[in-house]
Amino acid sequence: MADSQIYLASTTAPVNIAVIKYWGKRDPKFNLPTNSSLSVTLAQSDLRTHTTASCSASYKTSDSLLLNGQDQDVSGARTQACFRELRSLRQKLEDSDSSVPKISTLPLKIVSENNFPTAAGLASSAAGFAALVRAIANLYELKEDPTDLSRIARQGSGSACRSLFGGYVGWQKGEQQDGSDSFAYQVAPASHWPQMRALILVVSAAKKGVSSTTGMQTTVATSSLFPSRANETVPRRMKEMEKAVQEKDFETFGKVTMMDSNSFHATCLDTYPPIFYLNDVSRAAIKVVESINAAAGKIIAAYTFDAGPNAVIYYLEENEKEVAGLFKAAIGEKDGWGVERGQKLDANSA
Ligand code: 2P0
Repeated sequence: MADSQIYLASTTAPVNIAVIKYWGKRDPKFNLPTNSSLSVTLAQSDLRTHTTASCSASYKTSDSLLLNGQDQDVSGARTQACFRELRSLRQKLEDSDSSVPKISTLPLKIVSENNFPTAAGLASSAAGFAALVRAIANLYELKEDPTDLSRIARQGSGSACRSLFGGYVGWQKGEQQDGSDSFAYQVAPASHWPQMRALILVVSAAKKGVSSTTGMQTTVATSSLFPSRANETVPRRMKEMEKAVQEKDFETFGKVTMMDSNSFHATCLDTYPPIFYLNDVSRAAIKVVESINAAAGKIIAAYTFDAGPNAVIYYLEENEKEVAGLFKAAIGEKDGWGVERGQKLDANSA
């Protein structure tokens, strides 16, 4: 092997937006959640991370990660866990076949670009860690399937495990202490319900005030609403949501989506000190959705908010006019998903 040889692989991973939210860890070390969750994967052309992983004996530095042109710290336990697990799988390949190049110990250089605001409640860590894990898995020519890779990505960031699949994706919380049964699975491919659309309202592209990791640990420690959400509400809603997706029942999908977003933000408010992710524009978006549904006489639009003020509105293609019209949005169609920058949303319009 020439010392200067560079081994390289690229991939992209999509953003996923949960309709049943992950919030709470039962084990921070293995990044194990207190409840299962379910998400919808957005089209890659709209919101995604593109990542190139390379390794070479010629690299002078140790492992490095560049995100949107800025050097990131890779010494954290989560990134290290991903590197360690992927290297150990490569090492196994190298040990089992002497013709496999020995690259598992070479310094890694990871270069990532997001085409959306980082850490503004748009699931940037989800696409980021999913792309990082898949790019290194490709670089190492690993045979592991997306479920196996989702176990590794989960250790980088919980929601990342759901970005290893397209379409409708569940993350089962699992029961084992070592996290071996805490992985993602596909509930249905995007082609199962091709009429589904998502409108993204970027209310603010600013970095969020309270990180998800810190926020959810404080919620688990202090919220009295949290145990009933994790132990009763979410398990019931997971079943309702999977059935709604299987049956393409938008009314149930929409109702459960909105109620779960409200429940998650209620536990945030019930955290001490309280966590506020929604702002006045977010609340205006909720009112607009309510007025759309009231005018239609049924649920045709559903909002959901992650750890930030930006809204994601789910609706079906047939209702594009009603939903997009009421948001006064000029929707840019890309692969069937509309993306709207939210400054057109007037907080006083609802
Ligand atoms: C979700 N969120 O299910 C929920 C909804 C935010 C609100 O997953 O600590 O960045 O890295 O495992 O995955 C955000 O939490 O947390 C998140 P870590 P993550 O999408």
